[in-house]
Amino acid sequence: MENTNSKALFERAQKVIPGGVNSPVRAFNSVGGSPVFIKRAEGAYLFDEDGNKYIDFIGSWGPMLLGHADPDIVDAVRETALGSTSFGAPTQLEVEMAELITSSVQGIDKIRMVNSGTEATMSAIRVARGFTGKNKVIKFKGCYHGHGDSFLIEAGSGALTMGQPSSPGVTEGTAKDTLNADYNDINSVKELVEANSDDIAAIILEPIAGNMGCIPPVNGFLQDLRTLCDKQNIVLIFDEVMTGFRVDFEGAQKVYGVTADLVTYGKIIGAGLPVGAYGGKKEIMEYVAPTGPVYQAGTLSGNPLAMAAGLTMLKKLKNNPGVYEDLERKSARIAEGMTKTLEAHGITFSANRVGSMIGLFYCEGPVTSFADANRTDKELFSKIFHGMLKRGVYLPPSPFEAFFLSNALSDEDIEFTLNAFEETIEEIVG
Ligand code: KE4
Repeated sequence: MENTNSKALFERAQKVIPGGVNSPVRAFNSVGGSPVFIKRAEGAYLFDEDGNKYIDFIGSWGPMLLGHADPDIVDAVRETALGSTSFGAPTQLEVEMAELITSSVQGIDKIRMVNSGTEATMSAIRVARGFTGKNKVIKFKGCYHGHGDSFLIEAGSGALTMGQPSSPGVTEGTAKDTLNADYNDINSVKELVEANSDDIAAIILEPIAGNMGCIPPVNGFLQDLRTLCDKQNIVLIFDEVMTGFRVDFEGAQKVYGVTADLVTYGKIIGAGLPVGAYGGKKEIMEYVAPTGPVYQAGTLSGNPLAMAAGLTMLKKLKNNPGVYEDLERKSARIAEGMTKTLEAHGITFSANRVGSMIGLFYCEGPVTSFADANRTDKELFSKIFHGMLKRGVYLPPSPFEAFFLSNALSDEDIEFTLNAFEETIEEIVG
């Protein structure tokens, strides 16, 4: 595949943007090589600056559940933009968005729009601390909740990909209030609660981990956390920035039948425009300014273009629940085809999947924790990544990310992908 223009752009970009990218995981550092620069996308396909076409398995890291340039979403944004792009005043669109989510998702009485998943999780732990009067937060090794200081301690996603799960620049003062437990290990949580019982404000987790590859909660884990939080007056926060409206219209809460006290969103609710949100129990959310003392604000929060895009997305999903069945069928086909090829070539691997979130680990399974995920054969991952890229399939460029399937994938796209995978594995192992 020709990549002259992407390479030239990357040269230019590195002169004026740190690492040439506006988000580290895009830089291909963990898989090597030079990132492709995307010119446009449509449906299930990306088109780069050299005219190469790829089947897209990232979907902008989650938002593009219905595929790129969905006509209804594009029209909504275009229409709204004709009436200006931002007012800094309340709008009907924000009311409709909040009404749609609070009327659809269990346990969300009130919700606040922000501009990213990071803002959503930062705000959620702030209000949990304000509401409980306690300071410490328990997160889980390998989970990623954005780049807020409190979270960049043994974080997943790009932090892990870059080998900096605990980032310089986060002060001791902040770090001491973040405790790290092991995902799927309720005893590791209980030990931390025991040792800090009167000072834990919140437990935050991805109810299905997607930032150390895809790792589902083991049976009873989420319920055990719910029980522990009820007993210890700890706010349980589900970070559904990735899983929200992806694994089910009502998210992981519905899939696992556990209701959190606060839920954070991003990605899909903005349909590719910058949106995040946090919401939950009335008595907690009313601590948020201006009704309560916990301050949180944003010039572009509830931006009309983002609301128009997000609302169109959510209405399409709500009115076409068949999307989730389609996604389930397509995702199962992909996972089944890839695992068949790996088995046929005697490659050691473990596969996790929840709906359209897929994690392939090149190591012995089961993979239920960060320590397990970290055993994956990163070199093999990189070879497979590039083997697929040159065959026109764009997988997430990191072993610590999940695949995000879109419903724009056709059965032909899926067969093309499985053939490319077969050829790639054949080429690597012979
Ligand atoms: P943003 O601030 O990037 O919108 O959201 C942060 C965030 C919070 N919570 C979860 C569960 C997330 O997955 C994320 C962001 N996800 C990564 C991809 N795994 C973003 C990709 C990137 O950093 O470029």
